Amino acid sequence: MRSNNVSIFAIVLLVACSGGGGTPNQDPTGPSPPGTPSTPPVNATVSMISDSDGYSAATHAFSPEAVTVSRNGSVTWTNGTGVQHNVTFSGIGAPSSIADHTSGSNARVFSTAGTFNYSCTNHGGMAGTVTVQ
Ligand SMILES: [Cu+2]
Repeated sequence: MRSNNVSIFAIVLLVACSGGGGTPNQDPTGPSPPGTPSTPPVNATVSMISDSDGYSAATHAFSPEAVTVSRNGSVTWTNGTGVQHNVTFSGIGAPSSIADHTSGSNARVFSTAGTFNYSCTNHGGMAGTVTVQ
């Protein structure tokens, strides 16, 4: 039983290194070759919520409070509230914080794996987490 391995360079290398000669062609199920990005980064979006209309006690939050992205993925925070919020990170490897603003969207790229907590320093309890896998 002989197989033609010319079409797959990696298998050609494997066969060449092992001496070849009638070795069965096994389907490689390992990781893809280096230098070939397989999937684009997974990104996420977070909305800033200010429930200040019609309630006696205004509440502010990030929604969702927890998101997960892949390494080199981005998170975009959108503030449509007109209320002044910020995104302040703590911890090594976190991206730069987002300063006070009342509208618009800001994105940060997460290049380090881990769990990053952040909060809006204007509003106690307004906090979230980004998990980078
Ligand atoms: Cu805030």
